[in-house]
Amino acid sequence: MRLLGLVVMAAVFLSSNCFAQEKKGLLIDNFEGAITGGPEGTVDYGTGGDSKVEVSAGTDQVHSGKQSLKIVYTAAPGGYMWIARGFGLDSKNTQWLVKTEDIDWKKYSGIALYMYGTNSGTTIAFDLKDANNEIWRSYITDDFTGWKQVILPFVEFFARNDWQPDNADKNSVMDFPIKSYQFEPKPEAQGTVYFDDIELISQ
Ligand SMILES: [Ca+2]
Ligand SMILES: [Ca+2]
Repeated sequence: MRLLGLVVMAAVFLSSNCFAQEKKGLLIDNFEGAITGGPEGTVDYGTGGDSKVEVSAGTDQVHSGKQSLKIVYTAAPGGYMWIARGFGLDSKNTQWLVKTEDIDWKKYSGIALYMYGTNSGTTIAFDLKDANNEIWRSYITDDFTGWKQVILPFVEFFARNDWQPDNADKNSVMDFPIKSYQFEPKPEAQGTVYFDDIELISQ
């Protein structure tokens, strides 16, 4: 009986260890399929001031499949831009691969993405919109060349104090489920950047 107990304990220990090693990311975006803007678009993007952006399917630099998200930007002084995917956006077909309400958010501690850098020095803001429309920000610096996985733990995001949507509940708590993410190359900068394979990760 005692031996059986030990065997059971060993089995539980081994299987829990095994699970610990199998933590895998949940892929939420890989940019296969149409990449379009406008009211029926699959990407919600636009600019203000003198900034300009072109968004297309990147076929010249790809991390997975046949496409990445290609962003050609001119971030002018005083201008701004956004390139967003997710739920509740103005463009109608921007949904991720998984519905946000089907995600068990408490299993994840951050977001990971692949970026194709050109060592331009550009700072790219990466924002998350929480369940109550509060916008949380983290920064990525384009200080490398080629594909690299960038890891952004949720705890390193801060609630934006430069701007929030009118309908945001500014409670300084990251409320789940997250509704959308967006990229914003910050002024003053000009260049091309590609993103691919956006995953939720647990660490
Ligand atoms: Ca891809
Ligand atoms: Ca909040």
